[in-house]
Amino acid sequence: MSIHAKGLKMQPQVIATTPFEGQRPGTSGLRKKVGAFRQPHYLENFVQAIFDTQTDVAGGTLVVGGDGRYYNREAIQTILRMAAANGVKRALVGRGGILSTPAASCVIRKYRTRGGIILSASHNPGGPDGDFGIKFNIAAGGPAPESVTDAIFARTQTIREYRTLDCPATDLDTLGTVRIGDMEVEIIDPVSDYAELMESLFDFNAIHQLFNSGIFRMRFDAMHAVTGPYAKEIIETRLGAAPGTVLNGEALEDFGGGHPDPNLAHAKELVAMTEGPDALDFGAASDGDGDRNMILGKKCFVTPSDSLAVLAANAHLVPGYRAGIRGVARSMPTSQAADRVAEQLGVECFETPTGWKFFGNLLDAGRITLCGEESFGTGSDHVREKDGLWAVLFWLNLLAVRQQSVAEILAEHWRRFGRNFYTRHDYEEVDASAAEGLMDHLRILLPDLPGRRLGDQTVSYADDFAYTDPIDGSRSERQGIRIGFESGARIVFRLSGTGTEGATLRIYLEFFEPDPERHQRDTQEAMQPLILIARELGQIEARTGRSEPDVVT
Ligand code: VG1
Ligand code: CO
Repeated sequence: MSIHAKGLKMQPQVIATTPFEGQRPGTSGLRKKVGAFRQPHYLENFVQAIFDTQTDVAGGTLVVGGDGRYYNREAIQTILRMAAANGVKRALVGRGGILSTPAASCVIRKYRTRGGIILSASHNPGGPDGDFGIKFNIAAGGPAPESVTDAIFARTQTIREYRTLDCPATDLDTLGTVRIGDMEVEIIDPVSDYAELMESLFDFNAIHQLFNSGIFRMRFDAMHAVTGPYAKEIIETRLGAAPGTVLNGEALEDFGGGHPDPNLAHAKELVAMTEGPDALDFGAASDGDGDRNMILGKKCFVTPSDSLAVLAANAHLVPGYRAGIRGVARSMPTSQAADRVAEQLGVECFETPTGWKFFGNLLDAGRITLCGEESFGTGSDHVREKDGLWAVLFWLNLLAVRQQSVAEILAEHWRRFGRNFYTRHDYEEVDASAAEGLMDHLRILLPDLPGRRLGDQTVSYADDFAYTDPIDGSRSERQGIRIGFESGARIVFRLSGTGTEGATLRIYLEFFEPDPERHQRDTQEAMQPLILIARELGQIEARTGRSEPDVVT
């Protein structure tokens, strides 16, 4: 029975509060330790700042869901009470409080809602001592642009009160509609809308046949995170892969104590299964909130930058993209492999700052169809978030159509376009002022670098990347230091905007190799000269006390 029917007419309560420091959203929403979010009024202040600045959300429908990490359920109860008190008419909530980030984007768009609140700290660890996060997505389905996050942040600095209802917790586990005050809450199946969208884009019959061929073995590692239920439904149930194809498919509040980041360092088990005499033909993984992907073939790792380029070059083989692609975009630190494909296809290619929010306008304007980031993110105009399972299905569709292995597809791609060798080195939890000092030091060097010889390379340009959005003209500055060489090689230095402890320094390295004879070289070995240039130029060891990176991908 609904609360309303019980006759408990609830009056909104206005609670006095004071601002918290540091509620500025980073690369993808506000991310902090769970302990920070649990402080009285902390989450409430941020949520009220959303309602105060995004005034059209009241009176409409709001999507709410998260990656199921620790504190997800509590946060959803808080948000639902506040949404009702702030005049939201209807909330769509994934059962159990679950919605992967791409599924949330799908639901926001499909039901023409006013936006959504997504609870996730993505690839960051969870649990009582782990991380939590919250972000607002706009009606187009994508992460709020900087103008919106700036407004929300400004509001958090002046906030004095928030509105909520005093009412019992909503049952999140039963499908159907209930009421909180004047707001309808509809608990929806978190998987079905998304699964239907995937079926509309990919050739499920062809993938099913590949699974049934008896010569193809794969595993998908859900890393005990949100994609478990999605992958089981799509890969095992709808596509008929053998039960057990999805590994770690049980979504856990602390991701089983792991780091739900699908890369060579954190998905070691899966990587090992694609090596050795009994190697799988295909391995894939996704992150905490389901928007990242890692693609592995037999004894073969596809860098996310290459993945974007391969998908772009082969998109016409997949039903959803049969008509071809309109353009591609990649984040600045992503390798230039996709640029070469765009050039051959004769379509536009854009270079944006890091973070999916910068792709939104290009997608909305129909200027691009595919986009991607080096950080294991790939996506298209089907939603407005990067999409882990989508990328996996795209690859499976290609394997089914081309009847080749991942390694063969990659080798052929490199023969046709040349290879952009690529690696990223992360130095994590570095002292924040040391990291800032390192970036400042590089900024000072920039004007003198062009023309200078570093190792066996000559600098052709050096700048702090700034971006003017081609659609709305908005400007984003200080987006990472780029050093380009005459050979086409690049080094990029950036500080992470998603970490919650100290600073994380990311160094992105790339060089172009046209010669197929040299395409099979070991990446780290091939990149050694550039790595040395980067370390020396950034005075990494002297400034951070680290002689080696923590994570190499
Ligand atoms: C990282 C990645 C970036 C990605 C962001 C969110 O940001 O580098 O490419 O968009 O995470 O991804 P940063 O600022 O730490 O480098 V997710 O899957 O955490 O929402
Ligand atoms: Co993510």
